[in-house]
Amino acid sequence: MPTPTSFLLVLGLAASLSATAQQRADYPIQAVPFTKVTLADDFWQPRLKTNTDVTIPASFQRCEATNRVKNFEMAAAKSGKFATVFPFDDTDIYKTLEGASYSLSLHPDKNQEAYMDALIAKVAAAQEPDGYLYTARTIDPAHPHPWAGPERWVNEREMSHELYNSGHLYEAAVAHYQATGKKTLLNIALKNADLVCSVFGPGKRTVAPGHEIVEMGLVKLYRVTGKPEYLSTAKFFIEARGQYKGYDPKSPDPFRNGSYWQDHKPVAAQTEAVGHAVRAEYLYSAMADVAALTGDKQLLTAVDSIWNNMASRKIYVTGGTGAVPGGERFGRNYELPNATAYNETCASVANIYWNQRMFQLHGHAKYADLMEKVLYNGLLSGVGLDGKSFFYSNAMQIKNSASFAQTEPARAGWFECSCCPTNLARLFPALPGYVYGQNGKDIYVNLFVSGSADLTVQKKPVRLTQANNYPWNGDLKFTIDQAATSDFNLLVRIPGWAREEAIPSDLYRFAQPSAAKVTIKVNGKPVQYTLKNGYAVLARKWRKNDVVEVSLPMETRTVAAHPNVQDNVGKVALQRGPVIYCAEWKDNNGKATNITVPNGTIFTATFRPDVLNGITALTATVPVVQVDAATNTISTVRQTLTAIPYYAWANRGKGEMTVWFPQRVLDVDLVTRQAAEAPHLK
Ligand code: FUB
Ligand code: ZN
Repeated sequence: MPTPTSFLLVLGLAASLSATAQQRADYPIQAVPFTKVTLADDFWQPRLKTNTDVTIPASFQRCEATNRVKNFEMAAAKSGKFATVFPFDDTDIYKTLEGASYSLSLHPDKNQEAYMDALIAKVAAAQEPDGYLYTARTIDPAHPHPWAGPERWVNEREMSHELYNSGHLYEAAVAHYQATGKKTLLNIALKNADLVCSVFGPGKRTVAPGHEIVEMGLVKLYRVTGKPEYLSTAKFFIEARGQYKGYDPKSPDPFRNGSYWQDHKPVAAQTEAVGHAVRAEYLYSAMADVAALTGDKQLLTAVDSIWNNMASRKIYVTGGTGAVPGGERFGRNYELPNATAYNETCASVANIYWNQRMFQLHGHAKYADLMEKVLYNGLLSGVGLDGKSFFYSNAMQIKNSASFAQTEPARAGWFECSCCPTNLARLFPALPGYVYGQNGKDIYVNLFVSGSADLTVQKKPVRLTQANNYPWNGDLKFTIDQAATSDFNLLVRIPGWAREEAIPSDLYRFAQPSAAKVTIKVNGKPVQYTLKNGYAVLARKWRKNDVVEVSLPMETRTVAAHPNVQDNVGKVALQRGPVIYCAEWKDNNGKATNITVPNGTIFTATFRPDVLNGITALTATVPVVQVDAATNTISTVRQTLTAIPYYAWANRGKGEMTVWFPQRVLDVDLVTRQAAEAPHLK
């Protein structure tokens, strides 16, 4: 497989690099690429295998069955009628190609590769001679999709998604090139990017892209080719925000004041996470990229402030973001209602990208803490155990049929707007690339995933192996395997949850303190360590087969929300390690929203290999409200509460679910019952 450097030479671009690009600034911490990390993990490996064996083939098959592929065929033939609903439906093919590429590098599969080659040929055939690629117009330019506008780019600021399609194309192309060494998709992407850079820029056309991601995609192309225009155009798009004069900045309507598109102010002046959550988090990821690559301090300050706002005011305890269904957007500060929580799965994908970049900028464990929270909870709930059913929105609470209309009670195989399934298809196989980071002699361990990483430290190969049973068990074992003695610093993240920090802000806190401590041993002997930015720093001359054991206290904890989160006043959530729990109807006599968890409740954690593909379940005896309609009485009885990991809910049929539990009975809701559930009242 060619390295990016050899590819530069292949393209003959090296000579055109400016001195600045050659000595370019970058993230101080580099991710250890997914190609250098091999997983052997009981939790993630089966999930990645399901993604490879089920999710990706199902996505390709659904792209075929729903005419997404046909759109490309018709664009190549310049005849027919756009055969799907949204102008961004092309991206489901790009995202699946991206996931399949990552997956190929882990599990070579000749048949899959041949199918991808044929699909890429269809994409190439649909590209116009100057590089434009957008089937919603090319099929019949005289009658483009209504969102596309009569001419290229004229509706880009709002809904055409022309640059969004390009961004996903670029991301897929880079993954495909890195995984296979082939340039077929990359060449399509570069031709399109050259067109984009020739159309947009200072003195040319200006737009704040209507749905961000082209900025991240351009940065990836810049990394692969070194071509400065890709980076400068990404920066140009970011800086184009807040320049449009047609909004009413005072309007409370986010669609009229520009905040839905993060276009209400120049990004350097933005301090809050606002608007459509997926758009926003792709923008914030790109801001981090461009800040790292250009050293732009204003961008850095802005993205830091926005991250602080998100982490301290606008994220659910599961890591879900984008609370408000109307506009799929961030709400006001502390607006985190349970009954209507939206939490689009794509927003969780985007939040992982964003936190990874923030970690690479700052080397602080709080970003990896959030990444872990999203990964094991609000993101993972997006896919069913079958690998082919998905949540678009991720509910926090399902209460009888009344709320079924507001939040999704069950996963579906595909959606008319099917952004989430294909976003998951590309995120999971890239997971090995999120486990480690490196800055010279500093090796960061962010995720506790068994397997090995092949690193190069001071020009010497180092293999680091993790063996653990995470997230169920907090005992972590790392083995250092290398030929010669080598001094480097192993920085093991000590998760916030093991340091009395439910989240790196005051948005959530553990309701009761714990005295349990983290311990670390090297070759069986306890060691003292310094904690720096949330990492235990283990600095020494390592020898072959040195073993580091880190023991994280895996206790069941109750979590309380900031009192400004109105919906959670007097309630607690349950957390064990990184995993947030919920109660589901199936384990709790058909209901979940009648359960209380008083102070002092004692939980038992039991690994259940037979349940939901193997989970640690929590049980406790708690007061549960019971209604006897026949005698018109209400009582509180003691019952066993069984809680399961939130990610695993809705795999056994539809019914009640809750993440937050009242500690005491303060009210009994008699008004939201549905007649269908109270037949005696009919
Ligand atoms: O607009 C493209 C995608 O469709 C967005 O990212 C999702 O939120 C959905 O609206
Ligand atoms: Zn989505």
